[in-house]
Amino acid sequence: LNLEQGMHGALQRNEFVLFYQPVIDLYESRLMGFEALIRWNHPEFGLLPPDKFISIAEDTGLIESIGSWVLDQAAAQIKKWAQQGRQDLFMAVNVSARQFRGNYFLNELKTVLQRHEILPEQIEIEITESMLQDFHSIRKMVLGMRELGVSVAIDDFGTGYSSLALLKYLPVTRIKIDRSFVISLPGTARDVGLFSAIMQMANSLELNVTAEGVETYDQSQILRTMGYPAVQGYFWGRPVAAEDYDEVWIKNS
Ligand code: G
Ligand code: G
Ligand code: MN
Ligand code: NA
Repeated sequence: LNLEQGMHGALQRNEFVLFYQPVIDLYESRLMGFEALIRWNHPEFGLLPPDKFISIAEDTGLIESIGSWVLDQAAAQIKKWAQQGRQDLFMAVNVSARQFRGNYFLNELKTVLQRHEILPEQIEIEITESMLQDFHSIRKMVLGMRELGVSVAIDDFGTGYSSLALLKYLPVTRIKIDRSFVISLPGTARDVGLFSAIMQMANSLELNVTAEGVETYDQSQILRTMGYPAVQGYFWGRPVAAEDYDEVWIKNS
């Protein structure tokens, strides 16, 4: 596929769309928020997942304008749901390292919060361990986001080689356990031990935890037993367009 050419005008042509995957509190059986996940509705190739085009967007620099659109769109949507009575929901937004270049991101974030009149804690920015290459600028960004009152999550937690260094130096508010770990559950005593240990550490550090990629009832049950409240995954809901969420469901979930 040659995607690069078409990507230049894709924003103007309104070809990107955000899907939203629910995050569920297992204990309260309650909707906690959503993660926004971009798709590209390509005129020729159909609906493309992010792994098909995000790296191209990063290499070409287009991720900066796409990322701005994502943030604005996600904020507008969480505002809509707040207006339907759910000011308690959060919206998690993925960002790329390149969006942190220069000093625009924090201003942009502040502007978006003001424009849509949403509470800062309704936005959670997801960073990944791979962003650590530029450690000092990431740290500055995380401190800046926390100062704004915005939450910060480490995505794909456990897959990098520097997870613990991240936790030591970055004042993040949540870790998201990568689905490659969840997939082994219920699993062996070792698998369960790993999750229990992560939860103990998270509790000591006063970190929120989300388990990602929960695909079965059994996985949900064992996570619950191990003290994991927040889950995300196909068992609880696939990422879908905003229109696919019924207003009554949002209100009552
Ligand atoms: O939805 P899907 O599982 O295909 O997402 C794959 C990856 O794409 C995820 O790990 C996520 O971090 C990344 N991704 C999804 N949406 C966005 C986005 O809006 N911006 C960036 N930078 N990455 C995204
Ligand atoms: O890296 P990040 O966590 O942002 O990516 C989330 C990706 O995982 C999205 O592309 C989403 O579509 C996908 N995803 C979400 N839930 C599940 C799940 O239960 N199983 C699998 N295989 N993928 C999932
Ligand atoms: Mn993510
Ligand atoms: Na992840």
